[in-house]
Amino acid sequence: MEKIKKDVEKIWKTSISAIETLENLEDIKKFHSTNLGKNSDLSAILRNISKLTISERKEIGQFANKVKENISNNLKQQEEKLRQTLYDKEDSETIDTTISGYKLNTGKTLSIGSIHPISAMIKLIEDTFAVYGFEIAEGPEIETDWFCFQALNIPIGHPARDMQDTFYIKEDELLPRTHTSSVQIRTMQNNAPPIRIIAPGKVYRNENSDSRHSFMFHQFEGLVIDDKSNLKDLSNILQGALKRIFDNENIRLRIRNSYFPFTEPSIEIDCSCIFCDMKGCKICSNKGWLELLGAGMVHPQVLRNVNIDPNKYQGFAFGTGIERLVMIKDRVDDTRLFYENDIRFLSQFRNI
Ligand code: FA5
Repeated sequence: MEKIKKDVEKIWKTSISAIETLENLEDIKKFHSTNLGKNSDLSAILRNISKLTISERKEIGQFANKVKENISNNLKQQEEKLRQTLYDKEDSETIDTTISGYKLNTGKTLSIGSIHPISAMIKLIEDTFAVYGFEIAEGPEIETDWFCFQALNIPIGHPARDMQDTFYIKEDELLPRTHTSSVQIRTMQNNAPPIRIIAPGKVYRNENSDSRHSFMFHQFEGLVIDDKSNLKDLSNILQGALKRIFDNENIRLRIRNSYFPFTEPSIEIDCSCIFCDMKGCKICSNKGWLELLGAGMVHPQVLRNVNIDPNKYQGFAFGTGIERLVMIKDRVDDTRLFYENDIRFLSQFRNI
């Protein structure tokens, strides 16, 4: 009896010190099966106690079970410790996918790109107008004459077509859209009021390029149709949004009368020329102001064209050149720079 007890104690002692040296989960598993399983020394001892008296068997049995339980608890603790070390290691080894790689066989790091300034501005515009509850709408870049002009109250032969000379694709039927205002029509045709959308995208015009003009550029359209929105709401939203977009106290805005066949009344918003501090320069054509956007209350005829009752609904629309916004926000004095893909220009916009 005493010998058996000593054997169990020996197993206990050696097991506890062995557990501390286990280094991985595989070892834990192995240890469990060799030292606590059916074929373990401990189980063998318990199987061979038949020669002892009942009370001795009981005493040794209880002792051996206690030892087994203690070894098992120690093993669990060690397993827990190893798992924690593994987790900590994983945490400290998190891979940073933003670190640039290396150019093959040179040891030089690859240069990290940046988001194109026009794309960054589109994102800023979308985030800004989301604050005012605007959703994003899309329309095709190749349009029919109806969506680009006629539905917007610009019939064939109307002089306002001259303001947006275009490239026709097929016998005066299809054309690259000259403005994003075509998305107004598509949105109103497919959705009942209330409507509150912005629609950014590319537009095309038959124009000579200069520092402020390009034959392809980006616009974003805004449209609100409900039963009460008015010119004051238009002015508040646009001034608030432009303030957030420019984030520059020194930029002044002015609203003036204008004319668009699809809005009545129509306005335009200009901003103070940041290139010359309003003294007059080549970029602002010596005016001290730069034209930013056109806007106005949606013309009742446009509402009728998309089967919206102008006696029940009203609203406003606006459209601005996205290049123009970047030029002013980031002091870019020539719009052509956006399309030359010159890395020296683009790398100045490290916006990621
Ligand atoms: C329009 O395109 C109207 N669709 C805007 C509008 C929408 C008015 C809704 C009323 C209601 P406009 O042709 O003025 O208007 O162009 C709007 C803006 O686009 C201009 O203020 C300017 O910022 C920009 N823009 C116009 N032409 C060019 C160009 N060739 N290159 C770069 N930006 C341009």
